[in-house]
Amino acid sequence: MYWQSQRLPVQKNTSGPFLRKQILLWPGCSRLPATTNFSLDFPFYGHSWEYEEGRSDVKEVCGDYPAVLGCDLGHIELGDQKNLDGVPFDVMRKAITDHYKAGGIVTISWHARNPLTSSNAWDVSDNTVVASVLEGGSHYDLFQMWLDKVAVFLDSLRLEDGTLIPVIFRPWHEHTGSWFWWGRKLCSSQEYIALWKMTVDYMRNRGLDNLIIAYSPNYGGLDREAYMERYPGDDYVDLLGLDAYGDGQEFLDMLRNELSMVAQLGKEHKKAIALTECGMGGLGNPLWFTQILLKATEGHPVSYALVWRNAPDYLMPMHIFAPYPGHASEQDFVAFYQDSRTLFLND
Ligand code: BMA
Repeated sequence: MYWQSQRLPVQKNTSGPFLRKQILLWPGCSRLPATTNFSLDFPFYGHSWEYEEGRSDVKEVCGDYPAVLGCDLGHIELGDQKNLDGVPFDVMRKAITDHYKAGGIVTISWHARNPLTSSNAWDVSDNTVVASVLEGGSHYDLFQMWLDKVAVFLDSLRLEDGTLIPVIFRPWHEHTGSWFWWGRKLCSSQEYIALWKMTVDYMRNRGLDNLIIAYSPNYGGLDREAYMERYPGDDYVDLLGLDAYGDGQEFLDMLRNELSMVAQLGKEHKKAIALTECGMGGLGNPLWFTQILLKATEGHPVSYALVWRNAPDYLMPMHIFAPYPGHASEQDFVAFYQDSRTLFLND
């Protein structure tokens, strides 16, 4: 229902509902799914389980699956069989296909390792990494191989008849912060934009016309200028996003302001907008979904909201962003689910 065209049409209903799946509005469809990322990885594991067919913490709380499935390709560049969170890529491929066939939306990020130091994406010890992977750089050839591995996976996301499955591809996220090797203090605007264009061009040159490209600066003190500082251009972006984690009145006020700025930019650039990542780490506020997330998005044409993953507690204690049975936010999440502004997979 959502993917008739590979380019995202402009949102028609600017005050429309928020998707229950991860959340929200789509062109041609008045409501879009809101999901929780667990969505990042929601079908793979939850607070107390891993790899049990059909399970999902969200489903066990509200009776439906998130509409948006988020996956991450970190470690695909190494040729590994599993991603950085232990999800086998063949399991991921099947979940993406099943989710799309069930009418859901898929978004893919890539916490690529640091190609220069061989450490992880969060290694910010060297500010020449981006320069090193650009044309003429010492790690250009290696990085082309990394891009090839991503392209091969994206190209494998197909229906039985060979049709490519549309996915929201969200490279080089949160670049307004400086915690990834592609972050603000780690490269110049020119280098960041060159990295972005090289990545998108690579995928397009491989015939991947199924990608909706999402730009997702991190929230916090962003004005128009800061948001757009490293914007690679309308030809290289389909969706304007924002990643925002937090709780409380101050967070809510600032997020509303920034979403309103992104909504305005979306209108001007004719792009859909989304909360490409969001959540409250640990979910300590049992009313977070109705009092923060719903309120933050109210009145803004947010096409979806993706909350991060519920890691198994025995692996990462309280690394949760969505409720699970027995969690204090259960009741609030059911109210969020029932709210007419949200959509889940079966809506
Ligand atoms: C982070 C955490 C990490 C994880 C990464 C990629 O925010 O959840 O544990 O490896 O995202 O999913």
